[in-house]
Amino acid sequence: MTSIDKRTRFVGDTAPIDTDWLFDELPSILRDTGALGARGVEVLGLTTFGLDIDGVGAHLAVDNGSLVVREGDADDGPIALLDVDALSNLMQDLASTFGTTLAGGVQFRRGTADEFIAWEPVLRAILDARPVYEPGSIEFIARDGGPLDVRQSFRIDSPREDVGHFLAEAGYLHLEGVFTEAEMAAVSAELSDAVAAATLDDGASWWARNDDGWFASRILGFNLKSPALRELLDSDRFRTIGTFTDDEMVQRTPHEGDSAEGLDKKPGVVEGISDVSWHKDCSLGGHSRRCCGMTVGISVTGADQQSGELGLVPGSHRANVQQVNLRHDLDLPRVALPTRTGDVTVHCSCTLHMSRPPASRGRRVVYTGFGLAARPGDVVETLSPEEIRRNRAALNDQTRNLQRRDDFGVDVETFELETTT
Ligand SMILES: O=C(O)CCC(=O)C(=O)O
Ligand SMILES: [Fe+2]
Ligand SMILES: [Zn+2]
Repeated sequence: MTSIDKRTRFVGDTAPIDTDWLFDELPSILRDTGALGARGVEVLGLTTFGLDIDGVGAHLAVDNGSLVVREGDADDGPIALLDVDALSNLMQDLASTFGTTLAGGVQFRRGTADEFIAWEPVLRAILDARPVYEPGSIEFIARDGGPLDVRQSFRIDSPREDVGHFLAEAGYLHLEGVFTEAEMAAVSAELSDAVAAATLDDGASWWARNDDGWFASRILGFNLKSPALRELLDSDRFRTIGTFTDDEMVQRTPHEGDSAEGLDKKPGVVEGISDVSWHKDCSLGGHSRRCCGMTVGISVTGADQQSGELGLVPGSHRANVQQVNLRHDLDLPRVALPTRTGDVTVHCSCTLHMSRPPASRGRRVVYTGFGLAARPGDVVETLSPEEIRRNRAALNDQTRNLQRRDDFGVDVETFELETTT
């Protein structure tokens, strides 16, 4: 069975918790997973993890080879000020440390956002029994049992088993020539119209600024604005992407709600959200209920180092590492993924990736995707289309706030990638 399904929790299995949980329930969880947590603390070189929940202090610390929870403050390590809802969301993987930070839901009595986020893999180790990644622990194995070359390209009609195996091992795909130049020109013309119609406060776009001023860098719900795109998303060529592994995948519907975004990327961005530094698409939280979905990028124009192509860390979808920014000691490969017009890229929601800032030319890409089908036991909540749009649009301002912080993204890799041109 070839699978990218890594789910360990069910959708809708949460109930609000409060500070009593830290002292009544967490100790028994730590009796099972505290050793995994302690190993993670050692691998990552951490100290203690402090919480101040509306005035109630607690911290995680290693004691005798196991992570334990204690009342009050420790002498070192970050102390995060959270309200009880944020604690509840963090401990049940409804929000990650990064998601909480991005939403402005945490202040620090001591330490930095980077120190808080560095604990994410340890939290998931203790709460989901998922070992923290250790250098050398991920291998890339080909179907014949030999080593797998993590730089490969396929076509939409390549043997399904080969493509699915590569996706499961490496966490990404490069599919060449899925769409024609003419098909991409039609989508591009409709993206031009959508960009021209966008306004700064329409709640339907993300914005960035370069020397020429502010521009709409991303059109939300672009599927609703582009008949040419909808036709391609309805094609057998496109649907094939959901069939490479043995997982049951569900395509984001082209016809209702926001299911595709159109990106218009330009060089020289100095503010706002256009180029995206190293991250997993599950970085805001919810890995244990959703990973791995597949994010699919349609190269409306080609992409290379001059126009800012995608970079990926093969194998990272199998690694419990921090979900934003790369530690310098991460030993997994980093691969640049140049594409031609009409190519398609696929990455798992758990694969670390980034988009290199364009150097001299812009590029255009459409992102959409597939999710894992719900299982018996998943109680799927349905947000209204308006709410989904509002939440997505809010990331525009949240990202600008993050860019103004001086305690995030320090001494880590953000956009570093091999030279390709
Ligand atoms: O700019 C790109 O091509 C990548 C965008 C991305 O990774 C994201 O929006 O999550
Ligand atoms: Fe992404
Ligand atoms: Zn994930």
